[in-house]
Amino acid sequence: MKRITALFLLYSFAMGFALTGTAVAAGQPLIVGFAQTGAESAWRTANTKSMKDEAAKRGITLKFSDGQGKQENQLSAVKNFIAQHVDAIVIAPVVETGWGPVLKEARDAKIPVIISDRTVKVDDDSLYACFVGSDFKTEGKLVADWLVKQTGGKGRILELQGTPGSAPANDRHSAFANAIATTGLKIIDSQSGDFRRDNGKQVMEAFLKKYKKGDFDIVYAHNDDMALGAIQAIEDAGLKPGKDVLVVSIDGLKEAVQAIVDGKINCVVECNPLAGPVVYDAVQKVVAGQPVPRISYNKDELFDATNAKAAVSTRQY
Ligand code: GZL
Repeated sequence: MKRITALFLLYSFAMGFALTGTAVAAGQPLIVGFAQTGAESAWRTANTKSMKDEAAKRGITLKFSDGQGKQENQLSAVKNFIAQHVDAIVIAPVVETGWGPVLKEARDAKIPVIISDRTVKVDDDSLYACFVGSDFKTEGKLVADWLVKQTGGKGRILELQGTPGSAPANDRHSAFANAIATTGLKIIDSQSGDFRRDNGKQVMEAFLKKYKKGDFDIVYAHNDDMALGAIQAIEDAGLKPGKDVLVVSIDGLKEAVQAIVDGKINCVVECNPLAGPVVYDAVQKVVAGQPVPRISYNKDELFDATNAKAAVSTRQY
């Protein structure tokens, strides 16, 4: 009898291995290590909640690490996940570069890596299985195209950039700049607010010391948190955001869409943070050895005075 039981156990383990392509024992919950960027914005809070809630819903054991905005924290978290022999690793990389060595360690350990939210720059595609997130270049271009239409292609822009070296900051700047290059829209100054609301307010306060009303026409913020901070500074300076100065932004927070309804923000392009379902779909396929698209982009909408009122009640973050 013992011999049959042993054989059965061996068989079910082998089947489990065969089905998932890795050593995920049959019937055992998937163990996923998630190296999150940090907690810098309302977008990030919604992203973390989505990743945790969806893991719980799917019975996935999630090992979560908050990188606190520092790549070294994320790198050590990934090394820990490798040492713990997790079944898969998800990274939301704070910056684009510096990921090659740790991704090589994961590959050598035969642990698949899914890049979520922000992209990485590596010279070897085999270092990660796929990217799941938003197309920041499209976001930057959509904002620019809206401004061209709204202003007839004329205006002086103050830019509040995201985290230096991050894919969203790099791409939202470059695509925006390219899209206005042949127009009369000009970026006259640019500072990083690190995607943080308090920094967005401080950067705008500094701009308002350097430029008076009539010296600039538009504020382009790489995310809603910085735009909402900037609005406070603009109002504190006695100006009307959305009227004396156009404010355009990216993310699609409920608070920002409401600010459009209130006439304080003029345009917001969505960047959906509710990534849990699409990320774990990719993880489960990769672990099972099934093919996944190299890049999966979310569908992102644009909100302005024409559609914000109808949309605000449905915003989920
Ligand atoms: C974009 C994400 C950015 C958001 C910010 O996918 O990485 O980081 O736009 C967040 O709000 O802080």
